[in-house]
Parts: sequence; C-alpha cells; structure tokens
Amino acid sequence: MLAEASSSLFFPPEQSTFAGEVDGLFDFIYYLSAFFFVAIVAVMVYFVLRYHRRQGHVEQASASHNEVLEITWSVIPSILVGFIFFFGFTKYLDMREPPEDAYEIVVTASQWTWDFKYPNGATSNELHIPVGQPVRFVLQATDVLHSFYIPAFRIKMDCVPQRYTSTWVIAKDITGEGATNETHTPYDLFCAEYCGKDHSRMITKVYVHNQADFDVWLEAAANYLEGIPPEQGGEMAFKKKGCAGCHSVTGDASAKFAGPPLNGQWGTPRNVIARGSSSPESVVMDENYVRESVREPNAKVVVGRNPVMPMFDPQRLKDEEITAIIAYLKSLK
Ligand code: HEC
Ligand SMILES: [Cu+2]
Repeated sequence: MLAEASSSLFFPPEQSTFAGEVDGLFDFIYYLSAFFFVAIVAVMVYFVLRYHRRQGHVEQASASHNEVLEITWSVIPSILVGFIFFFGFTKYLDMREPPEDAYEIVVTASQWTWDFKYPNGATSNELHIPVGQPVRFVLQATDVLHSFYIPAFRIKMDCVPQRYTSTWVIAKDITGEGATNETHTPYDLFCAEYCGKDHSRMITKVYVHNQADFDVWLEAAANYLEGIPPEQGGEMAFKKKGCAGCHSVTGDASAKFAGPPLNGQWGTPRNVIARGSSSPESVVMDENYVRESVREPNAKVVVGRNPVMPMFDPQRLKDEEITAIIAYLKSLK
C-alpha cells in the first residue's frame, strides 16, 4: 500500500532492530519447507508413474539397506535443523534480555483496553516510545490472559494475571506528525490472545517519536489536566482511561458498547439495586454517584444491567481525573 521500508511477503514493514532477523529466519524456514514439499511431491509423482504395477512384471526383492542414502538423509536435515535451532535460540535469547539501561514502560492489559504507564507517572492508552532506544515493557493483566503484539516490531508476549512478563524493542523510525519519513503511519498494537467478547476491539496504536518530541509528549501526558478547562481534561481522561471503549457519548446504545451511553444522564434518576439489598431504590446521577460508579462499580447497579463495569482504583484513575470526568459528563447533552 505504501512505499515501505523493507517488508516481507507476509508481514508489515520491519520497524524494529529485531524485525529483519525474525523475517530472515521465517523466510528461511518457509522457503526450505516449500523446496522440500515440491521436491518430495515431484519425486513421488515420478516414482508412481515410472514404477507402477505393470502386466507381466516380476517383483524384485526390496533393498534392505543403503548406507550412502541413509547417511545423506540424516546428515543434511540435521545440519538444517541445527541451523534453525541455533539461529532461533540465540535470537530468542537476545529478545528476552533487554540492555540494562532500557527505558521502562508498564503495560496493563484488561478486558478490553491497554494502559501504559511511564516512569514519570504519565499514563496513556496508546503507546508512545522514543526512537532508537531500548524500551522494555513490563506486562501484566488484571483479569484474563491477553497478549501484547506489535506486528511491525515482530514482538509478542503474553500478559498473565498475577505475574509479570516482559519484552523489549528498539524502534527504527519515527511515525506520524513530524516524521522525516512520511510513510510511517502509527503502527498497530493488537491483543493476540482471545480474551472474551470484545477481544477483536482490543486494538491500539504505537507512536514512535524522536527524543525531543517524546520528552514534550511525556511532560504533557503527565500533566494533561493542567491549564485546560475541566470538561476538556475530562474528555481526555474519558478517552485515555478507556471509558470511551464501553460508553458512548452520542446516545449510541448498540452492542459494541458494553456500557450505557453517558450523555444526557446528568441529574437524571435511575433505579438501582445497592449491594446487599434486594429492593430497588432511586438515585440521581450526581458527583458522588459517578465517583462511586468508578471506584466501586458494584456498590449500585442499575436494574437490568450487567455488573461488568471494571473498578478503577486511584492508581489507575486519579481523583483529579474523576473530578474532570464529572465536569465532562455534566457538559454532555
Ligand atoms: C468494560 C466496559 C466499561 C468501562 C471500561 C467503563 N465502564 Fe462504566 N459501566 C459499564 C457498564 C456495563 C455499566 C452498567 C452497570 C452498572 O450500572 O454498574 C457502567 C456504568 C457506569 C456508570 C453508571 C451509569 C448509569 O447510567 O447509572 C457510570 C457513571 C460509568 N459507568 C462511568 C464510567 C467511567 C467514568 C469510566 C472510565 C473511567 C467507565 N465507566 C469505564 C462498563 C464500563
Ligand atoms: Cu485481550
């Protein structure tokens, strides 16, 4: 589609320092298999035609042994397989061991969003990294298995509940605005482990910046609520924290949104069942109701709705962010 950096027959452009080696090994295995497939089928077809049973033909005793042939078909494949193992294993070790000075980003996967946390406290749900520098990802999952997969970088690693995994990468080129090479649109980041209903929507983008732009982005991301009106900051928080993945703000109640639309709801009453109670009561959507919906989503659940709203603790969503989101929800007609 685009004029690419080197790209292989099967994969997007190679955008990490690993990518060329991964593709090289993949191509080697692929073409080797293709070669043997064609060669074996061709010989087989030839033998079937040449030696099929004919009228009046007398069978010969089958040769029990042929040393030259046996050694040949043992040694050549052993060398090939040995090469594949050696190359694959050493590259695998490289991909497991980040340099010590790698920049570290904590990745949290949860149904069905990605959350990236940077050393200065900034968070985002699109991934931003500096170019040409080792970046280590520490991966975790809050609910079920997910898998962190960036095809352009050729890295993939499971995110496992109750434990940390990691992977790392060096990105080769910058993306998007300010890119010296216009062909690099932001890369895709997928969840590659089936993780429930909206697994296929657990997709985000990867932006690669030069160091100066990255520093600017990082600073702004850490203090993104400062110096802008609360409802505007609230809108950013709503998107950054993944609320927008489940709640529409246009009244769209279609199945792609797991939660109810949140526009036009401010100040309106709803019937809820409080935890531990069996009879419904009426509450209006006010500041405390929103705060409680986020911090303790199961405290009150609207009658007839599934209690699947995830809990956002102060680590994941700061108090200032809730305050800003409240201002945003008030502004939504
Ligand atoms: C995984 C999907 C999901 C995400 C992410 C999510 N919610 Fe929800 N939310 C729901 C569901 C489902 C409900 C309805 C169940 C209930 O009332 O507890 C809900 C209910 C709510 C309610 C009460 C709505 C009402 O009409 O009473 C509010 C307010 C709310 N969410 C705000 C948020 C905010 C703010 C965020 C982001 C910080 C967020 N939600 C993230 C799924 C989600
Ligand atoms: Cu997933």
